[in-house]
Amino acid sequence: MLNKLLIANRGEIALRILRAAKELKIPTVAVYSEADKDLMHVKMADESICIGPSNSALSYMNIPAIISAMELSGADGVHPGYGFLSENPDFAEKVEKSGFEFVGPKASVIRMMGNKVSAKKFALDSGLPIVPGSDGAVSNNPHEQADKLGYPIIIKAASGGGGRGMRVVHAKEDLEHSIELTQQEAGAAFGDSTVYMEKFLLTPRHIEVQVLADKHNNVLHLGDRDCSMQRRHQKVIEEAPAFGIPEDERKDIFDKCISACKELNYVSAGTFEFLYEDGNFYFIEMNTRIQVEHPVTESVTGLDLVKLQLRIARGEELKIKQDDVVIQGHAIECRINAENSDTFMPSPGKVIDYHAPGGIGVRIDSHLYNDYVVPPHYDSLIAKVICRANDREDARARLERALEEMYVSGIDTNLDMHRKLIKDPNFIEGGVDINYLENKFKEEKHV
Ligand code: MV4
Repeated sequence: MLNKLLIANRGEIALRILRAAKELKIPTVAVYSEADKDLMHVKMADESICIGPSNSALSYMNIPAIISAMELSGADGVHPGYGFLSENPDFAEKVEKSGFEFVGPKASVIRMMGNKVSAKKFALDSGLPIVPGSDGAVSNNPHEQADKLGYPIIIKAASGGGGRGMRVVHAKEDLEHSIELTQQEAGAAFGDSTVYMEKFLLTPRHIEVQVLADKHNNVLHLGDRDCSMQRRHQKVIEEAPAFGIPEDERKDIFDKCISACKELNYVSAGTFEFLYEDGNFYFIEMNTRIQVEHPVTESVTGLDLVKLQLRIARGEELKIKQDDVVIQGHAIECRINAENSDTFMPSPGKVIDYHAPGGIGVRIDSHLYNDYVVPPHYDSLIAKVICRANDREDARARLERALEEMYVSGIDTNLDMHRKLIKDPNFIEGGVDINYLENKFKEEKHV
């Protein structure tokens, strides 16, 4: 299995997957849209196939086109990366039924985690702490549930996730109307109007736990990450390990994540997402894909997560045990986007000069090169700058230095924003909550 790997993605993650496959001597097939023929991994892959127009619904999300590309090229496995089809259970199922290997967990697991009501029910049953809430869809008598929880509450779409299909309710008189609105939006957006409710946490941090499991019942946790620095559900800076959380609390949640994986028969890399407030973890979602921020975990564990995903997909048993996983030092990642620094709107176009920083402890995951044209059709992430050092402050200082060194001309980027943020006293102190960045931007606008 995995004699030839199709990479069903683009940009930096497609290149990341290609590099891992090359190290394992697995031949690669790149698929690309009409807007993406000049992508670095398309040139580097053993074979490349155009699967459709720039519109990702007709190319990167086009299940029949990707299955056809697998058949045409003789690929027997597919790595979906993140976004696009990575958490689409119908795609994973189609891949399984075609006799190919999907690099990820079983389609049934993806489907279960895709429904946030069933994911939460699973989490509860397997002993993970969850946010107090409706334990299932909202009932016909939502006031009883909401009054018991106490306001504010949050209404979430069962088929939502990642911040889509949510509404906060601050007062009893808004409850029924808010439920109806969220149901309508969810029905239109996801074809499923089921909603549930939770107590709304006001100032949580976003902490996630990385897990890795093979097909032989071996499950490891690879520690935690803090992804609280975000704007409109787009993460901006991530770090590993999560800062300032007591060891006993961390060990407890890691153990619970491992038990949950065993119960699920989970396979491949996965992430348990939690809100963390006042010393308590609350499960919110599980991501069944490799995540954008996986390099910070790689930097502090020394493990190659994508390579391990491929080995696991091939059926190999993990060679390392939990005791072999040692978190060493601290790593921080900045997401560099091609975007307007005032409006945050995407800023596609031709890169004139690109200079990547280097030196000790610096990792750049990027598909950029001089004269590359960033297309307007996709996510604006152009580079991830990851720095590791022996402690958090040294990693931060190294990142400050690396960001100074980095140079991109021809397109607008958020590099200057990162150069400021990395020196922010509250970031330096560590442990900001999920509201921090948006509040900071709001304050800056008013002065
Ligand atoms: C919450 C919450 C507060 N209380 N649930 C947003 C994305 C989705 N994964 C869940 N989200 C939230 N759920 C309760 N009960 C606040 C958020 C939230 C958030 C969570 C993680 C990272 C960034 C966020 C930004 C805004 C809101």
